[in-house]
Parts: sequence; structure tokens; C-alpha cells
Amino acid sequence: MNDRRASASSTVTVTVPPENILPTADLSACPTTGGASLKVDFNGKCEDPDGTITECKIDFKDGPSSAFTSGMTHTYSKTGDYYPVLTATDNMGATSSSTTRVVVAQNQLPRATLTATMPTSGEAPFKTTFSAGCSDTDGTITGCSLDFGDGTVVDAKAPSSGLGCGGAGTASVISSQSFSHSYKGGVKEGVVTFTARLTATDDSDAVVTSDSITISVSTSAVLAKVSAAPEVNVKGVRNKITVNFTTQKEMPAGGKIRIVFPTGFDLSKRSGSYCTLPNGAYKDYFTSSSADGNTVEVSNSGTNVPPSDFSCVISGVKNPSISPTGSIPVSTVDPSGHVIEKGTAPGNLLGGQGIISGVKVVRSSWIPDKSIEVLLTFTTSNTIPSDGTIRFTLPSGFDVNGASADCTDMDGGVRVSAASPVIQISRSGDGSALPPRAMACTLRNVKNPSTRGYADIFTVQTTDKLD
Ligand SMILES: [Ca+2]
Ligand SMILES: [Ca+2]
Repeated sequence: MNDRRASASSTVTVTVPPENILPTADLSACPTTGGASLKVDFNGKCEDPDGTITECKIDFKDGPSSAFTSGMTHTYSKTGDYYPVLTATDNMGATSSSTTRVVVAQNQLPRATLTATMPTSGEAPFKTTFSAGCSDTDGTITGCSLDFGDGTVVDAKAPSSGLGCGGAGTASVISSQSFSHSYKGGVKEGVVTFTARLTATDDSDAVVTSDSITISVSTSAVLAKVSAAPEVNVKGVRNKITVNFTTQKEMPAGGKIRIVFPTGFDLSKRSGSYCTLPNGAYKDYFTSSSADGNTVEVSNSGTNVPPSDFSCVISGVKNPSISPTGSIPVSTVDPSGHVIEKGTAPGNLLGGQGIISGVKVVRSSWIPDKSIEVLLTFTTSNTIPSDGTIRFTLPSGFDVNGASADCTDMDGGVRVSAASPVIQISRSGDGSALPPRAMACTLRNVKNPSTRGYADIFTVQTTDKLD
């Protein structure tokens, strides 16, 4: 036998596996403090540098563990001091873990603060303004709902209400916002009340409602047969305006009749106002008046006046000079300023600017440079007041220096002015108003243009008194 075996050598290759690198776990929570129930967002990851993660689970410490996904939310419903743990397991069975702390305290209720920053009662439609703020000292506001009490609910949540996750926001600072709302009144006369409330919800789903605010909206009765008419239906004329209406309710002693003229009427030289009732009833009761801007108030200085037809005359009011007029609100007001009844006289009291029609021109001669007479006939569609004017604009080329003019049927004094190419008759105010009519006017001592061929266009215009 040989003993080669004894002397034989052999090589054995041993493969030593590299040492396993442990996996890593990383966990963070937000928020880390708050009131129960506290919703907490968890972020983190499980990683293994030299292998794979076979399990990544989290133990929230208030129930069974579960598979972890970064961004998951867990709600702690009970107060307590929790140390949730994230555990990573790699393919070699090695584990690592990471923990964080979540303190869940008794939830502090959110706050809902609602105040009215404008009056809370008035005449329909009634607009008022609220200041509304929701806050939460230990969490965030998730809902802030302002209910105006008439079916309208708005979101009153401020951009930052309370503590945000990660420390953003400011605790216990109420970030109030302003909200305006218009309330309609009832269909019938009387007072309708609405209850406004603000409801705050925090991130623990606690709900708190503010003190309520009562809004009273009154709807007044309606004045019947409201109308208004100027004595002279001409723009820019100072005259009396008569306003008629019928009350349906008693007008108390000390009450007032309030008439508001639209923009364009000028009451600055108002000469007085009074109201009368049929057959002289309650005579002398409605004779004292006051005016503020375009509002006239006539006071009842006597006793209570039962429902009746009223006729109020406001003197020294200048009609608007340009645009059509708006409507004229009329109301009766009790001594404390509350509207009893109201109505509106239709607007457009004044007819629009009229049109002079059928203008015809007849010259006594067409010879150039000759002094002639021009007969103009035309028909007016508006009254010419006794202090109004008639203005003739001649074509250029005519010389009107020294010209005179007169019109048939026009009483009272006049003043004629002539400045090329206009001849104007200004009435002195001592005659009578000329209602719409056919008129004939003669221009005298007018000199023809020095050449023929001028367009023969004459313009006629009437105006009220020019200031
Ligand atoms: Ca590993
Ligand atoms: Ca809270």
C-alpha cells in the first residue's frame, strides 16, 4: 500500500459570506402634540444598503402593527404619551427600528367669534357687516362656517387658523374677516328676524358654535297713489313740485313726510314746503319743513292723522337741466325715524327736450349786402317760460349787428341781443308762459351775405331762463 495519502495535501476553498449590513428605519410624525382625537401624519422609510427590505411595519402603540407607507395617517383617539416604532427587516432577517414621540392631550375646543360691526336692524333690503373668526389653540381649524340665518352659508375660514403641522401658523390668534350680507324683508309689512351664527370645527372634529346675533329687518307698508308733477314741465325752470300720495296707516304726531328728489333737481333755493289734506283737514299741521341736500321733510306738528290723501307742495325747486329725472321716493316716518310707509313716484317728470318743427324761412330780398327782414315760422312742442329765450342762429355770412327781432303772441318785455351769427330774444319774466304752439317771428335789419350761394340753414332753439 502506498502512503501517498499520508503525504498528500489538498486545498479547500472556503467562501466566507460578507457581514450583513443592517437595514435602516426612519420615522417622523406631524403633529407631535395635540388634542384627542389627534390625526397624525407619519413619514419615513425602510432601507437596506446590501439587500432588500422584506418587512416595514409600524406599531402606533395603541393597537396592532400594520404595514408602513410614508404619508399614512393614524388617529389617536385617547390621550396619552405614545412612542410609535417603525421596524425594518432585511432579507437576512436583520432588523432596525426608529421611534418618535406623540403626546395626545385633552383637546382644547376651537373658538368661534362672531360680532356685528354694523347696525343689526333696519329697513329691507337691509345690509349689515359681520366680523367672523375661528381659532384653535392646540390644533387647526378645519371648518369655519358663517350662517347668516336666511339660508345663506359662507366659508369664513381664514387662510391660517391656528397651529399648522410643523409649527406653521400661530396659536390662539383669531384671524377675523369681514363679511357683508344683504337681508330681504318679509313679503308683508312687519319685522322679520334672522339668527346669524358662526360654527368652528377643529382637527379633532370638535364643533363649537358662536353666540348668535339676531338681525331684525322691517318691511314697511306701502303708500298708495304716489305721484309727482312739476308746475312747469320745462327743464331748468324753478317752480313748484306737487307730490300726492295716500297713507294707509296713521301718521303720528311728530312724524314726518320724507320726499327725496333725484339728482338733477336743485333744492338750494327752496322757498318752502307744506302738505294739505282734503277739505282742509288737519290744516296747519304740515307746514314746517326742512331740507338736507335733495331730501325734504315736512313734519306733523299736530296730532295723529288717520289714513288720508296728502298733497305736498315743494316750492322753489329747480327742474333738472339736462337728463331725464329718476323716480321720487316718498315715505312717512315716525318720530323715532322708523319708516311707517313708503312708495315711489314714477320718474321722468319732465318731458324730453322738445322738437321745434315746421321751420320756414322767408327773406324779404336775396340781394347781397342788402339789409332785409327774415320771417321765421315754426311750431314748438314745449312751453316757453315767461323768462325763457328764443334763439335764432343764422348761416355765416349774415351780418346781424344792430338787428332786432319780435314774435307774435308773445307778451311781456323782451331784450334782444345780436352777436353774429345769433339773434336772441330773452323774455323779461313779466309775461305769461307760451304753451306749445305755432309761432311767427321777424328778424329785422339783418344784412344779407355779400355773395349768393350760402347755405340757407337757420336754426331755432328755445330755452328756459339761462343762468
Ligand atoms: Ca442587509
Ligand atoms: Ca383643538
